[in-house]
Amino acid sequence: VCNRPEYNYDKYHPMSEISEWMTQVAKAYPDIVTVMDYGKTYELRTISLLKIGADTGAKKKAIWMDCGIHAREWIAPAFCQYFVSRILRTYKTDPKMGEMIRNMDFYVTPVLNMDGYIYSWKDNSTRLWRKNRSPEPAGCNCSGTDLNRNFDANWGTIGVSFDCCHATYCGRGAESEPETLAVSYFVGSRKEDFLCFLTIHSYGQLLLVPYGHPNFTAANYKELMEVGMGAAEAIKKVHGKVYRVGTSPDILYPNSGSSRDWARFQGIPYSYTFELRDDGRYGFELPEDQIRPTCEEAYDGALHIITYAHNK
Ligand code: ING
Ligand code: ZN
Repeated sequence: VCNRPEYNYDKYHPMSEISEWMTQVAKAYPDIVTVMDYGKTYELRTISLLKIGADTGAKKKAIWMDCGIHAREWIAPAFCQYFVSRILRTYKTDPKMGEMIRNMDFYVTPVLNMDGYIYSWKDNSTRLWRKNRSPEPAGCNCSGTDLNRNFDANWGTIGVSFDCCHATYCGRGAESEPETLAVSYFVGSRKEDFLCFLTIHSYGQLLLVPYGHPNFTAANYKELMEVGMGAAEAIKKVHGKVYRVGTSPDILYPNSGSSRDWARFQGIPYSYTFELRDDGRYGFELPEDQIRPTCEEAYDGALHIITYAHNK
């Protein structure tokens, strides 16, 4: 810890540095942070998360956050790292955060689609890769499945492609991909514990609530909207950015097989997709000088939802 240079949260980092960062964070905060491995990618990398929470001996509620399910959305892994660092910076001095990490465990996956993320760092021609790196199915000449169309939630019914060359190719079947399976095993096996499921994407400045399928309405839709609008207000207060709140069919277009819908179908009450900055000027290639303000505002938005869920 002594001579270790501070990690630079204002830069995008390659996978190797993010993995090293996870190890270092767990080492620096051994009493509240642990690294948990919970699956393998197609290319057999180990998928890990950071569990943050004070061990009180009591049964605890839990918060899920994943970043980097889509490879090119580099601001998302940057946000997960900022989110963790900010909790660790504040939990001793901010009584509310102290209370929350005694009552809840935060499970944060900085990069879910590790193979895709690494591929997006390869060169200019691969920078905008979205999917994972699973191989070409028989009779089709492109690789990769869209992990956010691969979950077991009305899989393959709307807003997906069955063409393996398409960006929203939903895979051979629900949960055909190892990265999808890793999340569904981990979260599914403790689903009663989870209050929130927050999955972080870019771009568009949106907070999406379940469901992506237009034929379904969440039982707590009104509450999800109210809490989401509270989060959008909190976001706006930080740097004035406007985030829209709604279901994806209401705001943009319908989809199926998303992790957000899957989590809500599992019974996790507060399930949201964050679409971080920007609104299209730079898109996935958000300049590094926007990492800090984007993370600052999204932190307050996420904390609004988490605090609501905790207090309820
Ligand atoms: N957007 C998400 C996607 O999986 C989404 C969420 C779905 C937005 C449908 C709008 C409509 O496509 C990104 N940016 O990945
Ligand atoms: Zn995305």
